[in-house]
Amino acid sequence: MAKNVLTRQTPLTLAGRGGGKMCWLNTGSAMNIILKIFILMVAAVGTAHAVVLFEATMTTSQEPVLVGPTTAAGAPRATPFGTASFVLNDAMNALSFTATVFNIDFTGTQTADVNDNLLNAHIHGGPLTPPTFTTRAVVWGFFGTPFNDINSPGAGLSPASDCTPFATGVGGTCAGTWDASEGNGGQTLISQLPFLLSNQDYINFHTVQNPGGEIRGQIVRVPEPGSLALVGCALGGIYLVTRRKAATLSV
Ligand SMILES: [Ca+2]
Ligand SMILES: [Ca+2]
Repeated sequence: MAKNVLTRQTPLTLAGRGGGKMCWLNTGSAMNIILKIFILMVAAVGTAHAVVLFEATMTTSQEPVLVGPTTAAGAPRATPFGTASFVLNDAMNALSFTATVFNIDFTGTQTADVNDNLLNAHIHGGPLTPPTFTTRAVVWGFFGTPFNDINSPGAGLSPASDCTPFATGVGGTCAGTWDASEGNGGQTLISQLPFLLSNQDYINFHTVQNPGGEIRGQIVRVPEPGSLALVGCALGGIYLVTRRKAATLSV
């Protein structure tokens, strides 16, 4: 019994007026708390959804070759930009996405100038494409050509489209799902998974002025819910242990 007491408690000397004061830090209780935190962390991993989340921030600066952006007359026009979010489901056979883009003309009538008109929009992936080795092939298109969201309600539109223009302003939103067997150039979602999961794919919006791409964003993984739960548990555990130590020392 005495041995257990010695291993569970650690003596500390507190300096102060009137000499040192001995107290006991109950490290056994602290270890119990840490053990409970570890169990919570394991449970968090076990119950977390297995979906994989991605996001992309689209800018002109990520395009390897960019012209302008200017109007057809050569005057500067508003710099386009956008964001996109992606969810790869548990079975890893469907990638759903939403994107919001500003300052690209989704209808051809949002501005009078033609240079900002949306031409195509795709996900690019697979190995880097020579000779520049800065671009990748189109692996799934969701506006214009190629259009690979074959079960989309917008597949029959002209141009085929997963996108909706803003009611006011210049730009719009897009939403669709890349299903397992869909793809372009012999690629499918399944064949692209190694590239997607290693942050090698990107989303690209092409315009009349920049048919090679006007805004582009790397599709990168975001922390999974389980990871966020682990961080929360760890921070909570540190707080509890600190509070416990402070309470013990104040006795
Ligand atoms: Ca326009
Ligand atoms: Ca689809």
